[in-house]
Amino acid sequence: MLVGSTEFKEISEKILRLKSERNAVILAHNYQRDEVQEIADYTGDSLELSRIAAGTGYDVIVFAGVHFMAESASILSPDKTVLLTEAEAGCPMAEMITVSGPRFYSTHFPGAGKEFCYIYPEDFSLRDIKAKYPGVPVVSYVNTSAEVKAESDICCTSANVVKVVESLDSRRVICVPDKNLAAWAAKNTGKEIIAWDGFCNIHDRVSLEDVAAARAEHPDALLVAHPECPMEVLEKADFVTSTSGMLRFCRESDGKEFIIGTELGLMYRLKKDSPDKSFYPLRKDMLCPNMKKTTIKSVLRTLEHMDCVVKVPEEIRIPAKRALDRMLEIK
Ligand code: CIZ
Ligand code: SF4
Repeated sequence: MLVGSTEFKEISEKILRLKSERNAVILAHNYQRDEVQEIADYTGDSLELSRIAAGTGYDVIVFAGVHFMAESASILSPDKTVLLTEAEAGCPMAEMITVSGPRFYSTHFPGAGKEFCYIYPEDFSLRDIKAKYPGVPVVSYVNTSAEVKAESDICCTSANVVKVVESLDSRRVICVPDKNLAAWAAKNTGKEIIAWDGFCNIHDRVSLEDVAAARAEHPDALLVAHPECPMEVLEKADFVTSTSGMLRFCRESDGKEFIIGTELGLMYRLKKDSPDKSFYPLRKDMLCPNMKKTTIKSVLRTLEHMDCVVKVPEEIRIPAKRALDRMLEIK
């Protein structure tokens, strides 16, 4: 739906009315549709949004994102009602690792080109890999279920993975679930990384050919890539960071043109933040179908029906929060 259209304005008015009746705050992840970002009170990455919401006095958090993000909000705000705008919006990468059950799917990962980056395709679950490496600390990316976080020593984001891994008093570290983020940690720390073989198929599809084509088309642009992209792409990037890191980098950089290697939803905010700069997608098909499930109508429906409640049970929430808190202690 076109932002500013009559329909958009009508739905927005209903949302604003219901939002104040319910004392709700609307959070939209940086990958959400333009219309959803426009109606949100806050846009950002998953952790930044959950932290903002925890620090406010709202009773209800409407999270426009995917399931693990609403879980993070519930972990940090146990007394607030957390609603996910689309019940079926999950993150396939987060589902590639479970605590003890079968995985969503499995692929062979040859090792990210690093002899110290191993993968065991026969492993079934997080508990299997922990049993194989007793005492080795587990770092779980925020893109994991609350159960996986609860079984981890510490969490990380795509912005702080290197610092988190370096902070651990162990030569070997288990990194789940993203093989590309793990390879990035292996390259940038002195640690031996035991990686899981998960991946985001939106970022993992980017290739060196895409980099060459984008560079040829925009020779003066800086290439900014998300660490969920494959290592050979990251090696060619001018800067590697999370979505929030990209927003900051592009705002503060003297550069005027940027090739953006992440989900296309970020383009809206990049252009809004820096209207005098130009942004080009690294690939034109970097669209996450789960992120795009939410529309402005989903936000309205959520506020009307107060459906899709996400509540992490206390026995999982407390250890999961411990893993998140340990990460937040690292400056
Ligand atoms: O944690 C997030 O919000 C994700 C999935 C991406 C990012 O880099 O912000
Ligand atoms: Fe998951 Fe990738 Fe979609 Fe992010 S873009 S929610 S990592 S599938």
